[in-house]
Amino acid sequence: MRARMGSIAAKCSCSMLLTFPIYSSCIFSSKLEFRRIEQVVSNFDPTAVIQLSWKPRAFLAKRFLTDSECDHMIQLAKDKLEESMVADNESGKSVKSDIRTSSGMFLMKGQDEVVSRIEDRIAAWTFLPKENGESIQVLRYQYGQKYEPHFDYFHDKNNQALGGHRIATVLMYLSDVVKGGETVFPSAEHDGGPKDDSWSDCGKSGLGVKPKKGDALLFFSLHPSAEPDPMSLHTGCPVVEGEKWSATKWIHVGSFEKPRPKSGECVNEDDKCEEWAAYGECKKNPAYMVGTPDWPGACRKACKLC
Ligand SMILES: O=C(O)CCC(=O)C(=O)O
Repeated sequence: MRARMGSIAAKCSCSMLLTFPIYSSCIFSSKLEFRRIEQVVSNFDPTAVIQLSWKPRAFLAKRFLTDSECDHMIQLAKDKLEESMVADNESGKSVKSDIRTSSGMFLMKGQDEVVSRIEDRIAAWTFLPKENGESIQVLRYQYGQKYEPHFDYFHDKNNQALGGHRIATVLMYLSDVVKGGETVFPSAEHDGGPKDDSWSDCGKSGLGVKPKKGDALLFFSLHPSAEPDPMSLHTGCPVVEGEKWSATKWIHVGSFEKPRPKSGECVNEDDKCEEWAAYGECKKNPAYMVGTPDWPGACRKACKLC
C-alpha cells in the first residue's frame, strides 16, 4: 500500500491528487511532510470500516489506532486527569454533573507527532477539516463510571459561537473493557440484533458498540441539512468490570480555531499568562503556554519566546 501510494503521488500533479480526497493537502512542503501524509494513509484502512446505522449515521473503523498510539495517548493523559464536566444547557458553562462521572483531560492540538498523525487520520476519514476539530479529550472510566444519554450538539448559543454546532464525533477506544462501558444509541432505528451475556444490561438497551482497543466510532449529530439529529442520542454505559480509556474528537460545522494574533505579533492571549508564567507554567505546561511551530502556544510573550 505504502509503495503504491508513493508511486501514484510521484506520477501525479497536485491538481490530480486533489481528486483523491485523502491527498487533499497535496501541497507537500517537504519530503518529510509527504512521508507524514503517506503514514496517515497507510495507517488508515477504509475497508475496515463498518456501517452500523443510517439513523443515526454511525460507522465503526476497526484497528483505527495502533496499540502504541493508544498507549501513547493514555501516557500523555494519565497524570493530568480531572473530573469530567458537561455543558450547562442554558448558560453553556462547564459544570460538574452526576450525568458524567469519568475523569479526563484535553490534549493540545498537534501536541506531538503521534497526536498530529491521529488528527490527520480523523480528517482523512471524516472528510472534515482538521481545523474544525476540538482538541482530543482523553477519558478514563473506572468501575461504575458512565456518561448518561446526551447529545453532542449544543442547546445553548454560547458554545456555538466558535465553529457552530458539533456535526460529528469520533470516539476512539484506547483499551479493552472486561464488561460494560459500551457506547449505546438508545433511539437508533435498529438495535443491532440479539446480544449475549458478554454485554452489560445497559449495552443491550439499543444499538451498542463494545469498546475494543484501537477501534473508533464515528457518528453524526447533525443531518446533512445541518439540523440536529435526535437519533444521535448516545450514552457511555457504566463500566462493570475493568477500566475504560477512550479519546473523543468533537468536530464542528466550521473552523474551531480561535483567531490567532497576526504573525510577528508578540502577545499573550490570556490575561493570566504573566501570572501563570511566574508560577512556572512555561515549563510545567509547555503545550499550552509555548505550543509547537504549527500551533503556537497562548503565552509565548510571557514565556519570553518572542
Ligand atoms: O464513552 C462513551 O462511550 C461515550 C462518550 C461520549 O458520549 C462523549 O464523549 O461524548
